[in-house]
Amino acid sequence: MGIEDKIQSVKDKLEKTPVNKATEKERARLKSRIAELEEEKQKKASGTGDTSGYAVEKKGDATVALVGFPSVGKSSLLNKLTNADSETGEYEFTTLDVEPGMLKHKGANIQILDVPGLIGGAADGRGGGKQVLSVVRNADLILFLLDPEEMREEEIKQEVHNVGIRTNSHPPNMKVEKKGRGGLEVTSTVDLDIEEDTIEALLREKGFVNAKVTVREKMDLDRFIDGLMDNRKYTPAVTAVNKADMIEDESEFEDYDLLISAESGRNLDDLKDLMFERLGLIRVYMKERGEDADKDEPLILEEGVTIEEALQELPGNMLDRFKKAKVTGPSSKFPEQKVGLQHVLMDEDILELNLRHI
Ligand SMILES: Nc1nc2c(ncn2[C@@H]2O[C@H](COP(=O)(O)OP(=O)(O)OP(=O)(O)O)[C@@H](O)[C@H]2O)c(=O)[nH]1
Ligand SMILES: [Mg+2]
Repeated sequence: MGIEDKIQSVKDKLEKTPVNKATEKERARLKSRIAELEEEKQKKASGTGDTSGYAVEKKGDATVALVGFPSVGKSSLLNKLTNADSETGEYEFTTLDVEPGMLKHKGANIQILDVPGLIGGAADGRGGGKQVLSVVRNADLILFLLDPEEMREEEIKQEVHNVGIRTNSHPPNMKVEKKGRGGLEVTSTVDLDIEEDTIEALLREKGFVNAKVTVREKMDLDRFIDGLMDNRKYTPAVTAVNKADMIEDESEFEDYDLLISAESGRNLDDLKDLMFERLGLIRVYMKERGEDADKDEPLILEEGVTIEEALQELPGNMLDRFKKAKVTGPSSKFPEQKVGLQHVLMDEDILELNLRHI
């Protein structure tokens, strides 16, 4: 039996198993089995798959993967947002290779990769989807693009989910520590919906004999299994509906992040802002003593960085030369606040460094 058939047969079993307390353990076992088979399948596919033409070098401050079925307007959008000149067409599969483009927004260089139209079963390696999805796995943000006439939202998101990518969520707050002895010990700081029995069964299924598990967040079975798997990737995402110019009743699309039009340019500025925000990028303007801040070429950093981390990224041994810093902006209590290396920077801060000369 091929791996695909194996997965299907476990899925069939899972479907036939009713959902109640008595069957929870069995359902957990089946779900974990599916997760393992999916992982095995991916490993096999990536070992043998031809990845030529898809090895795209990451460039710029961040990378966005444009994901959508054929003809949703990915190439049109890429051309509009970046310097790229990708072929567009009314027929499907116009684009066959990954096409990169660079978007400059708020001083950041954001690489956008238009990946060829995904088709059903892309995660299984059909239609070159396998390689496409490995590009997607490496992206810092996924931009899902949907066609209002044929949304297929669930389907495209399932493809991405199947390769172990979890969008707009963070890794489950749990810890599994292997022990030398003592069996399985499960501690939880919250009320769990999952029975302790089930957790223990899952751990044994994954090969843990002696381990201490601490769960610090209320989570369901699927998320708990994610926490036990090694290959999960947590990526922010934006979901945009394109071809807004063809939509008659816009109220039907209120649940999506944005309605855009690659053709007319509608809401593309909002789209750029939203990508910048979800990527967690911030701008920091450097300032020399007695001069104005340089607002044209901000330092592009990640949300939550300290001055120390920012200096590590800069050339010229700045960290060794650091004496003190003054910050004016969202992160400061008042203008020109003197701060130390552990100060956390925020978007649009103005930073003046006082460095030792060496
Ligand atoms: N009305 C309208 N049509 C659009 C818009 N954006 C793209 N299109 C049209 O949709 C068709 C497909 O666009 P492409 O950009 O080639 O789509 P794609 O997603 O790159 O398609 P593949 O490369 O085949 O995966 C073309 O005929 C475009 O002109 C839009 O905002 N409004
Ligand atoms: Mg295209």
